[in-house]
Amino acid sequence: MNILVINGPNLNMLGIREPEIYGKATYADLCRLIEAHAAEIGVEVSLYQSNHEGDLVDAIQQAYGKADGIVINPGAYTHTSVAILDALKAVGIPAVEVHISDPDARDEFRKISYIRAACVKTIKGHGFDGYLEAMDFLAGVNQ
Ligand code: CA2
Repeated sequence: MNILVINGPNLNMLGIREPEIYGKATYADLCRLIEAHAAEIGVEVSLYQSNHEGDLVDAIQQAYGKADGIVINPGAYTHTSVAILDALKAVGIPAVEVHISDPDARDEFRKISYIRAACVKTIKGHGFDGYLEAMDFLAGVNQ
């Protein structure tokens, strides 16, 4: 099984600012954690991060025919991007939406997710573990 993990804008800044919300660990730490977990559960994983909406759309389109599942934290595009929603719908690959924090417990504008409608599951507020839970879900581990 091939899982593509996509992170959107500013997630490359993890560990650098706002540790009270996102923790002290860096994006490189997150990548290492995901790769180690993939090896543990026996799946292939690819990682992609971009600050650009169109690049995220391209990455989703390029996963067509290659990835069996997508784990996506679209960052702030969660709350704005019909283009990412449409791309996820277009490829039809099972996708899990992940948020490190719980956007529903924060600003009013974070309560709307455009992406959710194209996802089989949403995991929020579980920190980095949320990515691993999403991989387990897609791989059918513990189910
Ligand atoms: O909780 C999440 O994972 C979010 O997707 C993170 C986004 C935010 O816009 C969403 O509402 C919830 C923001 C990612 C920004 O990450 C930063 C990391 C370090 C310093 C500043 C921002």
